[in-house]
Order: sequence, then structure tokens, then C-alpha cells
Amino acid sequence: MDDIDGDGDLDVVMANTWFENQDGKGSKWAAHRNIPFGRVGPYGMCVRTAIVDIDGDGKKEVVMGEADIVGSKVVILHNLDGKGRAWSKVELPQSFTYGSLHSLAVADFNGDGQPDILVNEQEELLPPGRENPRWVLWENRGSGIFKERILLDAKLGGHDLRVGDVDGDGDVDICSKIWGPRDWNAVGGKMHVDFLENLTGRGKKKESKNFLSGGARFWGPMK
Ligand SMILES: [Ca+2]
Ligand SMILES: [Ca+2]
Ligand SMILES: [Ca+2]
Ligand SMILES: [Ca+2]
Repeated sequence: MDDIDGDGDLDVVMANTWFENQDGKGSKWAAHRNIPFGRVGPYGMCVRTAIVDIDGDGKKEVVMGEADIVGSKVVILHNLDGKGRAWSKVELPQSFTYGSLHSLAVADFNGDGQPDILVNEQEELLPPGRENPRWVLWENRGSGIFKERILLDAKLGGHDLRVGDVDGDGDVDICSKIWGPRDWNAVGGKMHVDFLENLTGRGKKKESKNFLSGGARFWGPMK
């Protein structure tokens, strides 16, 4: 939800469509099916969305990741005229075929002032032959450059994640939970909730160099 057409009221974005709050009171809506993203998967058209100024130009972009579909992509959608009438789409780089992402967070994970983009793959809906759901962060290098980094590759999938400074040391940590466990996962097929502590804030790691590696701590399996 954000002001997509710049008229001062909140509008709603849903995958390939945004809804214009016509009277500013939420009682009259116009659907604009002009967002160039969103595929129909086994559970319908499902995306995760964050609306944020990702490139620091003072205008907000829509960051959108596919969910509930094999081969999920993540894109940055630029609201070209600031009124939601025209959009351009930039796909974030992927070095392998992703499963279903189903989670998305935008925050400055390495403390350089630029917002980064985080997702993780589900244990379900991985491409055939893969049993290694990964957590991926795109580090924002500025000028529209995003560097794909595998944060966690430990047979632990996710279905929803939240980020925040859990341990109060000034950097952004990650909490994630799964949907359904697979018997091959790292906790013997059990449910799990995972916490990744960001080590950036403690100066143990230099920023942007595997800054979360070694910081993984797991709670689980849950009873
Ligand atoms: Ca509006
Ligand atoms: Ca922007
Ligand atoms: Ca950053
Ligand atoms: Ca922290």
C-alpha cells in the first residue's frame, strides 16, 4: 500500500494490478491492470511486495517477488510518471533456477545506507532434483547494480520472514519460518523457525563480505 498516483492518498498494489483510491476514503476504487509482473502458479497469482525508494532518487519503486511458483523471480518496478500509468521492470540477477520465494524483505543489511533485498526459498516447489533451499540477499551496490549473495545454504527453507534488530546491536537480523517441512531438511524433517544474527554491527566481519556467514543460529526443531 502506498500513494501510487501521487495524489496524497493510499492505493493498493496486487501483483499485476494496482487499485486507485479514487475518493481518498477507500470507498471507490479503480483497477489498473498495467503492472508487468505476476504469473499464475498452482495456487493462483501470488507475489510479495515492498514499496520503497530502492535507488535513492526520492521516488518509490515497487519491489516484487513471485511466490508459490517454481522459478520465482524478483523485480524492481519503476513508476515512470509517478502516477502509475507506465511501469518499467528490472529483474534481479539469479545464478541458478530458483524455487518458490514466498518471502521478501527490504532493509539495509550491511549498513552502507543502501536498502538491500532479501528472500528465501521454500522447501516445497523447488526445481526437480534440488533439496537445497537457499536464502538470498541482493546487495545494493548503487546505480541500479544488485549483487546476488547466498546467505544460507543449509537445507532449511522458509515461507515467511521478518527482519529487525533482534539482538539490539544496531544491525538488521532475520527471523524466518517454514510452511511444510520436507524429510530431507537439516532438522530431520521437523518444523523449524530460524534466526540469522547479522554480525555486521559487531565489527566481526567487514561489510559486504559474507557478512552473515557464521552468524546462523537455529531454534528448532519445534515440538
Ligand atoms: Ca493515491
Ligand atoms: Ca526511487
Ligand atoms: Ca545496504
Ligand atoms: Ca542485530
